Amino acid sequence: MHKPSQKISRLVATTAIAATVLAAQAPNVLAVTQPHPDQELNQEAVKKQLQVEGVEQLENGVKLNLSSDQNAFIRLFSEDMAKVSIIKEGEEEYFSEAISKKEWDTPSFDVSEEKGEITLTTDEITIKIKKEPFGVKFLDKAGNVINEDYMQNGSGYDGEKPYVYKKTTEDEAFYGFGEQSGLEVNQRGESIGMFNTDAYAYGTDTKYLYTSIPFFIGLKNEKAYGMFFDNTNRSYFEMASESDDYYYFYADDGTLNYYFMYGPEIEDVLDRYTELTGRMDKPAKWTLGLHQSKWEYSAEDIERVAETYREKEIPVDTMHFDIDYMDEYRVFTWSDKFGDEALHQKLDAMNFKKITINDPAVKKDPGYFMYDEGTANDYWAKNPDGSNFVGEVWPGESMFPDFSKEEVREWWASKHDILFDKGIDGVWNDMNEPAVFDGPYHTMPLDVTFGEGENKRTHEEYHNLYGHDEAEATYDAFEMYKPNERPFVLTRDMYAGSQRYAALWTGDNVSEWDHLEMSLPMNMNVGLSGVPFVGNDIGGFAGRPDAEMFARWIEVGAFLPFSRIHYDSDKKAEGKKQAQEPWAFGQEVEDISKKYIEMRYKLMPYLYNAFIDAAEQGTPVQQPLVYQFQDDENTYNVSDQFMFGKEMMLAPIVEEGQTERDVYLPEGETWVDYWTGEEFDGGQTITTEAQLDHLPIYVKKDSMIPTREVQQYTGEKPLENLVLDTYLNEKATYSFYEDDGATLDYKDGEYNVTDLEVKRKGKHIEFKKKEKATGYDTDLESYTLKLNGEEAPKRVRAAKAKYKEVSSVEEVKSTQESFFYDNEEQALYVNVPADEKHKVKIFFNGKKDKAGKSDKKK
Ligand code: MIG
Repeated sequence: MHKPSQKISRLVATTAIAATVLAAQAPNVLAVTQPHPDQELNQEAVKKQLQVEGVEQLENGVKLNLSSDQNAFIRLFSEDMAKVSIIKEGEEEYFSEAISKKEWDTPSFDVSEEKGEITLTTDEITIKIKKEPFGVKFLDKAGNVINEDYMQNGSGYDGEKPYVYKKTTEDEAFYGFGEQSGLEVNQRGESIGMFNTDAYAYGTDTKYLYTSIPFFIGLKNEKAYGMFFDNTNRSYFEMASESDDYYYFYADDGTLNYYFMYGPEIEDVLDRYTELTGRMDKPAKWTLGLHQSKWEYSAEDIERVAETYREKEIPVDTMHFDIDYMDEYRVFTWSDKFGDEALHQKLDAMNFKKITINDPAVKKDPGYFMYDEGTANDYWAKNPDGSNFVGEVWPGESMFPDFSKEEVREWWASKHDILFDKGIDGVWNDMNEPAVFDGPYHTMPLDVTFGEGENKRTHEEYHNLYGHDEAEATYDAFEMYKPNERPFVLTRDMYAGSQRYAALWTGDNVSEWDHLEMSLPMNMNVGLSGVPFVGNDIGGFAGRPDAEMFARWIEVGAFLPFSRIHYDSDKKAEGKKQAQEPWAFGQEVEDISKKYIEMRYKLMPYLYNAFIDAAEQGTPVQQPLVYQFQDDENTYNVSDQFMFGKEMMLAPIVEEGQTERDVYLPEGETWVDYWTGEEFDGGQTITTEAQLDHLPIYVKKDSMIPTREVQQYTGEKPLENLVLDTYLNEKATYSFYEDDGATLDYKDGEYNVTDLEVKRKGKHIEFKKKEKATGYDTDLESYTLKLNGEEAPKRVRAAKAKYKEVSSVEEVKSTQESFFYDNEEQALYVNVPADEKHKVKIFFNGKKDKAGKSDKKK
């Protein structure tokens, strides 16, 4: 059960700390301001209720004539998704840039009307529309109410402000809303605002962050639904913050339209939501490696840091180039030092990938090609009087490309050859709120305009889309210049649907413990908002961590979907010369960093497969426990543990000085301590010790985790031997996807899917595999089945072939049809050739039937 009172007191405490920290460490804090205070709804206005005066059946739903010259459209997009719009007479139904799928096959449905109620029924849901007053109720097949309007206020417009009130009960939990501050994953009780903001050194209670995703998931009675309020204006969500009986959401302007999608599983909701707004592409494998970055690395620093990684054999894939690589902050230029071919050749020779930052603002500088071309072609955002808007950012007075125009996006995309020709592999979009130093509220005035004619929009309406459209333009650059490569765009700002183009990092966090703690619920909610590829600056951006904090942070950071160490310039860190590379905190922390970074690289096949699920179904990579265990209410408020993919649960230490913590083990699984092999029943809280080098990890019993040898960078070595790290009770399965991890050839069928299964059959264990897709020319020669916690076998064979016993792990990995029993580890390794046609059977001495055995801790 969620207790808002606790949350409030905690927030008060952390706010005080954050304020001291900022004063002490970050003197250049930019004031985080909003154009105006939160606009509240007029309570009298929202009590006026709409009445249905006429009903008209549509091809995919109904149109209702409402009082006060408004119409409601309720359209069925699928059996389990409906769009509700209320629009003023003469206005059109609205779709923002978030929507990637507009054409849906209408599901079969019935419409009936009786006793003042109109009913729409599909195979999955029933929608009941009350006529007087107008109100909408969604029910499941069995007649359970999943979501309904709060009839005292209902929905409609307060002047220009569209609003919707919904009924709730105390036990309803809320997730999603994109990037949110705070230490709790469950957003019940929160007042949420959405207006993309450059929130340098934000705190645990900062309301407006960089990204706006007006989507959330409601969960009640173990049933989940999704709600997407597609409105790009500044919007507000009062999630039972005022009363336990209702929640409501509204915007400063724009139309009232929302999509309701029924689960009952959270997984189903996300699948449908990402069908509507799009999914991330299959990522290039290198993007899943470690990234290293700092604001104000010199060209020499970049080279030295890259070399040090290789010397110390700490795996890493990518170096980032922050704004200093440009010629006086002119976008799409190189300074002499950073543009030096020798630097690029060195990095390339060390097999580094390279990412450059890019800002939207173009220096107002006649003679500079970007300025000249943009001005000649009328590409800039405009003041209300039609003149070009000029604002200060890093290059000084600057122009802002109007990314709402397709020709501007194309032009922007076309400039990326300047980056790509130096071998740049990925592009990082910063400042795309857009941030304007001398803007009235750190962005442009709300009456600046974008687009022309029919497509003209004010900044007020367009603000939350600026980053989205810049990300699209950047993404298009890859299609233009690297047509068969998987794009990588990293962005600070998003709107719903931006996952189609970019990964997200959560901006300028702070080297403070509560930021480490906050990163978990923040990422989990981003993941539940359709954006699986998310990460936070490891070690914190603003300020500097101490050794302990960095160690704990890298333990989490090595398991972030997007894993990047990045930190603020020394100027801002006021005298603190502490660097933030893994070796900057002494040997102990270097060893800890290496251990966990190596683990990430070892888990690369598993991580890559988690991303394949993300690309195919919108599955988050870093999942809150509730995502997989929504039948266990004890998971609803767990904010400091997460599932890393399907099988592994992490319970990191996120508090200073702690060397033990409680861990909740969800019901319905047996959990294996990854380090000791000790087993625990689910449905209990245990206490575990965790010295500085120890990250508590639990693996599901009956799971199989594909791993490989550590590489210094992804792609260093072909994947010839896949190690299946298996925790077997009765049966473990894994559907293993493989492709080249770099190109779009998978779209032509160049991928493999192999179903792997290990099963206990009385006294023996059987391993089999089935090839589901075989379009990719794999390097895989063998699988090493690693069975944890088993006894020494008597023999291993496949049909008539007898597998031979060898004497080390190394030997078994390189010898086909072999096995090795590691006494100390109590693990059995079996090498199965990739082309093994038969079941592999492992026989034991037969003293003990292990099926059903249990030495679990209760
Ligand atoms: O006004 O490019 O969030 O990651 O290092 C600061 C310099 C601009 C903010 C980004 C940060 C980046 C920094 N940028």
